[in-house]
Amino acid sequence: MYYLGFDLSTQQLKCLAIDEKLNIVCNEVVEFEKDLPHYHTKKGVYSRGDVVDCPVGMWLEALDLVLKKFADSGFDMGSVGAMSGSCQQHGSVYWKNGAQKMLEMLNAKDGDLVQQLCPEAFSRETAPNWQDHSTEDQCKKLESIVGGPEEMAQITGSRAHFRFTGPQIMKIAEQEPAAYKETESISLVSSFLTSILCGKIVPLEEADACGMNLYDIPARKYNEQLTQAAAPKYDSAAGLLKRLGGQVVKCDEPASMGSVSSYFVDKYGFNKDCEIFPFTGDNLATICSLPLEKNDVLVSLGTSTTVLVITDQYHPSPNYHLFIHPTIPKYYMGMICFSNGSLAREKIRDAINGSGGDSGNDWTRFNAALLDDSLDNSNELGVYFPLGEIVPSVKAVTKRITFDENTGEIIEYRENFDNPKHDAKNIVESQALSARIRVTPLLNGSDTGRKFQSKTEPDPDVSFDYDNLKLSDYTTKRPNRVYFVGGASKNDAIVKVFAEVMGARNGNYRLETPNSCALGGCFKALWLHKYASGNISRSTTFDKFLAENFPKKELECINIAGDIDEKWASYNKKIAPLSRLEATLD
Ligand code: XUL
Repeated sequence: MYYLGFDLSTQQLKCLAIDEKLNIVCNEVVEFEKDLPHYHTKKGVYSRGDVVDCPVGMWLEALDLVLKKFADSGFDMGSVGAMSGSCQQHGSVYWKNGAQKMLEMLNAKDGDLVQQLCPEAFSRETAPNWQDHSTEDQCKKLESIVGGPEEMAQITGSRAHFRFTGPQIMKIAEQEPAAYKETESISLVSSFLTSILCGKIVPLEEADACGMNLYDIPARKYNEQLTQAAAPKYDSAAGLLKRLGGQVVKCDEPASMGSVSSYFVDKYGFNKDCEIFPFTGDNLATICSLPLEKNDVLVSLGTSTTVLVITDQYHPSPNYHLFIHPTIPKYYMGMICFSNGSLAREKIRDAINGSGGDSGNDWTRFNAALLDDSLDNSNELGVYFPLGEIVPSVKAVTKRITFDENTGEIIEYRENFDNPKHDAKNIVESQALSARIRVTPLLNGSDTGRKFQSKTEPDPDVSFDYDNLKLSDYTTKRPNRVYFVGGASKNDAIVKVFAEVMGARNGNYRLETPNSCALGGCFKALWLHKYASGNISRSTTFDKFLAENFPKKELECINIAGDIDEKWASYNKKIAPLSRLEATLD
């Protein structure tokens, strides 16, 4: 039997199939700009100033196209046992009155999905995209209703964000009352795709619903104050809730959303019993693509740096996001997005390589500086933010200091260090230290590391963002394992320093992840199919199942030479100075 996983991202729709042994057996993709040029999207979206959205019809065409590619490849569609997947987060699809009926009536003989559903099934032709920036007013109103950003984060796991679905729905209800009034249901992109495959409108999936600023995570239901505020005057909280399908599909009550619609059975040869399990958001599916445990951290070293952490600590902050874990009960996924990543490192690399040379994109000198033990930067720190930073929330700035290693006090602000090689060490260290500091409140305590904290040593409070914790929190809590993904994870020197600063207790791993979101969907489909049908025991939870069955060859264990405990502890003395340095930023 096979299991399909979809990934509907901004620029493409991918579909993967795995077998029972979790091996990928088929892989097809539809690229929106290239394969569906008649929608005239740029990188999958329409941008008009602050407004960024995606044509829903394009997604429907992409679904037919990707399944056609699958069938044409000779893949045995009849042997697919279940499907699941992931989609770009926060986007919302507006189904028009009568859409449910139209979905039920879908018929392979009546043409493709787009012909049967567009435009009649939708009250808006487009769905807001996560890059949209047009909801500042709505965000302010929603935060003021609950008391501010900290209160909003406490309730919904995140402060109000432009891209989040609650502010987006609120804006549409305010600015397009006619469209809102004729809307029968509102889906997230994930529940939209689930609905199309099932041939009926299904409710939202709980983990992805945490990206709305409407869902009360501690209470595990929509927040009344927020739904009331997001609903237009001419409607009510109950009216909005009804459009959202009532309550969400809870992550700890795994259930099939139904079997595949007869449209797909007749058109592509699926078995009519093929089950559809709830799709989730793409970041949430990423953590389902790996055998991750509590306190594991995934660091994505791309243009920006994204850190995902598996936690049982509900410690929200306006600076990051918490979502309910899509597959492990009582767990959350923390997501911390730093805007400055590889771009900032590249600037330092270029300064080291010098102008006019032929070194171009060569990292040799940067890496040599990074690994040069004779280059002493033990009393130096720098923040390198060529772009405004999200965490901490500050404007673009570069600042260098030296500090007193005994007191942690700043000694002097420096225009430059002795030479740009120091910047190579300092930028990677400070990026990694910032990640380490921000994951700390989400990690469980442990005694590891206490040996580096003598009893007589002072334990001052240190402030970062909205947190005021004891220094000993930062010098005792450590991740279990750290997984590195993304472009710069191929750079051994950068990964080595990141790993030393983060200080994972049980190893560092690197992996290629071109398929992670779709793969997470495949794994979820496989596990849920067996779990829901009783083919595996109730005690075989998703994490246990993946830990036992994950193809280990996919993971490269990174060996860090030397004593990682000691290396990790050597960065403790940079924590208080970094807090002081960040306090000087606007
Ligand atoms: C997450 C976010 C993006 C999209 C990308 O909050 O906005 O990562 O999910 O598809």
